Amino acid sequence: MNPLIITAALTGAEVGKDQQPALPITPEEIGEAAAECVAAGAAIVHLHARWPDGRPTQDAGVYREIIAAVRSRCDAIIQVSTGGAVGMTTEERMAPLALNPEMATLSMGSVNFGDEVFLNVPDDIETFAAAMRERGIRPELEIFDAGMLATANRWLAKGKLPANPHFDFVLGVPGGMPATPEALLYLKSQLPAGATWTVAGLGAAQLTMGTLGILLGGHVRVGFEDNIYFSKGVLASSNAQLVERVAGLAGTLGRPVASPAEARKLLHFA
Ligand code: KMH
Ligand code: ZN
Repeated sequence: MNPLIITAALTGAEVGKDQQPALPITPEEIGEAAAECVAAGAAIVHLHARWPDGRPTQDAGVYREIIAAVRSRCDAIIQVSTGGAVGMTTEERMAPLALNPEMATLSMGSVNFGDEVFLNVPDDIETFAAAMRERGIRPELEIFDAGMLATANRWLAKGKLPANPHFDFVLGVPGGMPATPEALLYLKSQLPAGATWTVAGLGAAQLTMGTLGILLGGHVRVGFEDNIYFSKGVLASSNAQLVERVAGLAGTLGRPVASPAEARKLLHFA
């Protein structure tokens, strides 16, 4: 089977240290967490930035420090968020693209996000996509609901997104598609030719969706952005603990784990 690419979503925008004391928020903490995750089998780090008091930010200066802290410690593929946090402006969300990371997320539509709305109007999605195209940044297409994959397929047919796209199915957001085998299989059935995909299950579904992702030949995202627990009622001790578990499962199920260099090849980096 093809090697498994593990993405570590280290921080996110929603979880606080009050909920997960091991949440990395400073550049040094994020750099350390990234290195531990790569040692445990991760190839990509999905990055969000925080101010020192924990509030989410898309400030390019903070991202610059985070990226330097990661790069000084490991060879992970750096994927910045353009989702940021609910309520941020398009301009704010664009800021880390100025740093020319290898990858960035590109959400393909709007979705209710708990009691809020994660807004991604088509014009803004085009603006993000154009900035990534101009800078040679590989997008990861974030799919929270089936209509977003339909949109991606329409845009691909019109040449508005790069060939051989990479998708991330984020399942279990209250307002988005549920984290069920049926939902995942449906999304997989709608993928365009040449696509690669990752699955990120929220909460307890991180483990179930991850296992399915391994078995179905996809790739897997784990980490505190999506889930802070190791098992019911037991907090994970670190992001790396969650990476280590999925890498172990892959080994048990016969899938080798991709290094960052192998992941760059599998994801068609130039
Ligand atoms: N924090 C969510 C509202 C992304 O990173 O691109 C959006 C998010 C998606 O986390
Ligand atoms: Zn994110």
